Amino acid sequence: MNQKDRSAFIAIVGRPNVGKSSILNRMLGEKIAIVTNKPQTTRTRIMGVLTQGEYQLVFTDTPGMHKARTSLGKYMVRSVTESVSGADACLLVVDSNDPVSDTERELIDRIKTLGLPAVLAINKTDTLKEKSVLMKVILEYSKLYDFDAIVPVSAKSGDGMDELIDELKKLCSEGGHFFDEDTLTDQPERQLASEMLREKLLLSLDKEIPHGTAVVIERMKQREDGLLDIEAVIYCEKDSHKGIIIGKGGAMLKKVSSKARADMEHFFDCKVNLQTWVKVKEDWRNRDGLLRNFGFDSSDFE
Ligand SMILES: Nc1nc2c(ncn2[C@@H]2O[C@H](COP(=O)(O)OP(=O)(O)OP(=O)(O)O)[C@@H](O)[C@H]2O)c(=O)[nH]1
Ligand SMILES: [Mg+2]
Repeated sequence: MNQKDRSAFIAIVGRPNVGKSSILNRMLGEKIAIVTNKPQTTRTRIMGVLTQGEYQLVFTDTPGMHKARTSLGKYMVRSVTESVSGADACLLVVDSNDPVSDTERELIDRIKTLGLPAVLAINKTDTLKEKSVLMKVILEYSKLYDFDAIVPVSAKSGDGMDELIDELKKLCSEGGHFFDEDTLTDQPERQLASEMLREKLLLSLDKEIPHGTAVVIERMKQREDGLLDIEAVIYCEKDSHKGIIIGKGGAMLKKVSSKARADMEHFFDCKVNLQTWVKVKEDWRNRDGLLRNFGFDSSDFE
């Protein structure tokens, strides 16, 4: 290891749905975090590593900061605060269309208290009708904190992303890299697969149902001829939800599974045989034992 190599641990924080995971995927050039138009898509910390020459940026994507109502929600919020405390710097992501909210103020207070360097990414600039709005947002945020940089970006078009990466590299310090240069994420393959299926559920289902689903991969094994068998169980909270997830004659489950299978085949670069089942576990979002079984492995749920 070269001690002169530089690195930084960077927590990506912000309100739900502002595009944190989209920005991470864009920076990495690979989709490692699922993205949907529903708030609270990301449920747990996800590490993503970007190595470019002497620089290594170790990101943690976090769940959107929100007022938690369930044990799962509290776990999600705690994973944000823990990520921030463990980081060298923060990347605060905001939506260029939105005024500063209490959530951003709260996050900035935390960053201030810890004395962390921070970069602000003002995302979704592709959706701005009036460019003058951007100046207003920049001004508002620069009054709240002495950000190391404020970068308008669009995760959708890629605008501003190189500049953002350059600004983040400035936060790196010497001491060597922490991961091999080909490391992309710390997520095990089973988690990646379960997230791919959960993304399709979130995208296809409405109202409260998607937030009440969890996916567990029960089996994942590659055959000698390369075919990857994946068995997944989708947990939901009510019998009525189970009916909706399965759909008429199994149509919904078939649609969701085949979309997830396509993503899995792309990511794992092999043919996938995906089998899915739907089971009911009432109120699992408030049952700590179940949360642990579903992979939310915090030692301390409230
Ligand atoms: N137009 C536009 N849409 C974007 C951009 N970045 C993200 N989105 C969309 O915004 C929605 C939310 O994106 P995510 O990346 O899931 O947001 P997030 O902040 O990770 O959300 P949570 O995980 O729920 O906290 C998705 O529909 C994205 O496609 C952007 O630059 N422009
Ligand atoms: Mg996310």
